[in-house]
Amino acid sequence: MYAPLPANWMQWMADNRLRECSTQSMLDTMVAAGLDRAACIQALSDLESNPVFLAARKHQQLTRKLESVLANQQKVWQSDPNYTVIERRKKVPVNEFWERYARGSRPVVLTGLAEGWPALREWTLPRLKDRFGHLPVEIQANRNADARFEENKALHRKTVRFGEFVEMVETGGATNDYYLTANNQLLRMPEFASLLDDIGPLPAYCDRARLKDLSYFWLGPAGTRTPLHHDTVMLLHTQVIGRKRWKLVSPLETPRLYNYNEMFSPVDADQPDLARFPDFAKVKVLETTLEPGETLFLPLGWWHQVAGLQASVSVSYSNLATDNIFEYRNPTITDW
Ligand SMILES: O=C(O)CCC(=O)C(=O)O
Repeated sequence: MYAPLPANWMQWMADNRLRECSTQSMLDTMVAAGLDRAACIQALSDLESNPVFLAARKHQQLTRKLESVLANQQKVWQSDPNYTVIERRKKVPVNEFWERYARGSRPVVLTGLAEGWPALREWTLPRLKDRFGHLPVEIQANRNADARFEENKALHRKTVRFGEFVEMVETGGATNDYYLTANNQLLRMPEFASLLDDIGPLPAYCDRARLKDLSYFWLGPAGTRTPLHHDTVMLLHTQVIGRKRWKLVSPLETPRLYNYNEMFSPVDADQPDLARFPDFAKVKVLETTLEPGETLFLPLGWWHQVAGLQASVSVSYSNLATDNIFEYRNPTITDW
C-alpha cells in the first residue's frame, strides 16, 4: 500500500491517459519528476478502474463520436477539387449569397461590394487624422510583450488620441505592438458617427439599420497579426486601405485546432509547431489577400488568422439580414 499521489499528479495522469499517452512514458515522466516508482506503477494501474476515470472515459467516447462526424463531413467538403480556392466575385445576387455562401458555409471575396463607398476616398490616414485627430480612442498596446496578447486583450487596453495613434502607424514601421481592433467601440461613439455615413450602399443581404450597432473599425500598421480564432457570427470585412492576408480553416476542423480556451487556437497557422500540435498537419488552410476595396465574407465559425501586409484601415460588420446569433459553449481550460 502506497500513500496516494498528490491531486495535481492524479489529474495529470487522468489527462494524459485520456490523450492515450502510454503508461510507460507517463511513468518515466513521473519518476523523472521525483515521484516514487513503485507508488506511480500502483497509481497508474489503479487509475484504469477508478470510477471517476471511467466516467471520463464515457464522455470521451461521446466526444470522439462527434469528432468523427465532423471529420467525415470535412472529408466530403474537401473532396471538392476547388475546396482551397476562395472564390472572387464582383457582386452576388441575394438568393445566391444565402444559398451558396451563407448556408453553404463557403468563404468568398466580394470585389465590388464596396463600390461607391465614400470611405474608399475619405479614409486616408491624413484625412482621418484631420477629421478625428483630437479624439480619444482605445487601442491595444504592448502586444509584443505578451505571446497571448489577444486572449489577454483586456490587459492591453490603452487610451490615446486618435491623431497620435495615426502618427504611430504612419511613422512607426512594421510592428504588431499596437493595433486599433474591433474591441474599441469607436463606431458607437457620437463623435465618430460620420464614419458610418462613409459606409454604403450595402447589399440587400445586410440590414442597414443595424450597421451602427454591429460594425467595427480596424486601423493598424503593417506587421499586425490577429491569431487564429473564430467569431460567433457570420461576418463581412471590407478592406479600405492597405492589404491583409487571411488564412481560413473550416469549423469542421475544430477538433484539430487545440481549442481549449474560448474561441482561440494556440496554433500559429503561419508556422505551426507540429511537435506540439501534430493534428494540425491534417488541417487544410485556405488563403487569400484582401486588396483595398475588397470584402471577405466569413461564414459562421470559420477560423481565421490575419496578417497586416501594409498600414491598413478596414471595417467589419455582422448586420446580416437574418438571425445571426449563435450559441457556442466555449471551453475555458487555461492549464492544458
Ligand atoms: O483584421 C484583422 O486583423 C482581424 C479581423 C478579424 O478577426 C475579424 O474581422 O473578425
